Amino acid sequence: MHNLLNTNLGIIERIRFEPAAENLIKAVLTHPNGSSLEIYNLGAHISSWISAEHGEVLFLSKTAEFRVGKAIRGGIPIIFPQFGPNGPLASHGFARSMPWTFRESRTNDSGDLFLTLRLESSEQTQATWPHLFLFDLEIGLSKTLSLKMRITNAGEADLSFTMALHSYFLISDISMISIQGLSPLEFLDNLKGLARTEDSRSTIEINSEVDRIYLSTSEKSAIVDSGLQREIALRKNQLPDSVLWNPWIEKGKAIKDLETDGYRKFVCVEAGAIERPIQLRPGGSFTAEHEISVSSASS
Ligand code: TA6
Repeated sequence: MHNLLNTNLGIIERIRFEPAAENLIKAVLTHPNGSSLEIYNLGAHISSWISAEHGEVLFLSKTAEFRVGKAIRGGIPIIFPQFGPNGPLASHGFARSMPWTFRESRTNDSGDLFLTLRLESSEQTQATWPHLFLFDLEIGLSKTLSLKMRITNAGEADLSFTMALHSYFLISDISMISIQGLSPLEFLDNLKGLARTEDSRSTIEINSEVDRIYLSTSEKSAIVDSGLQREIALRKNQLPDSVLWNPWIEKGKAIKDLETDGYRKFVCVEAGAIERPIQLRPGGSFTAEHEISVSSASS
């Protein structure tokens, strides 16, 4: 299968497809600027983004599992059509644990690379979510990493869903980072039954379990890592909410596919549409974008 993909979508020295564990397929994108991306067909999951100047940007658990039916622990899981456990589906929905189809590849004069994947409703998805839909995701590698999404209601009935990009960012240590751009906005605290809460601090340091859904946040937020002397800047549109999550020690130990002390090495800052589900009439589409960039940051 990967040979056919290399014939149809491969770009010499830029985009190639490799067989991966459990009959999965991994796309490897290599930009002329020296940066690279790895994307699995499972969940359209970006498992690695290596910036030429700043190294690996995403956390991937050393004990992550790679098989259909299980989300890869780390990278950027695509959460759809249900964020969290409250609803008719398994927590965080099915998109992140199903195989997507590689559809298109392209490059531009700057050597930037783009790969599009699609998840389409099927008997399997309709068994738990009786709707017809198309989810197209274009992943772009330039100086930044971009994700452009289009979700289309392909059925005759209205469609309603919540979603998020559940990004795990690699950090030097949880004690060495601060989060900017979320506080002091209102959030739903998942540690207090989703109670509406505020945190008066303008930037957030993490020294215990945190699981917050910030509501109607601005387009921009950032993770400043004084250990790695870098800043990961996040920009989003049409994704009004931001989730901040770190499981800390006890919850971290309880996550079977999270490596020992893995909680120290990542923070999740997730762009999503959670508080207000997206509603689509028949034939309607929802588009959203998320862009991630990395730069040097003096401590
Ligand atoms: O996005 C935060 C969260 O909803 C947490 O409550 C925690 O459950 C996390 O997602 C991980 O969920 P997962 O199903 O990937 O183990």
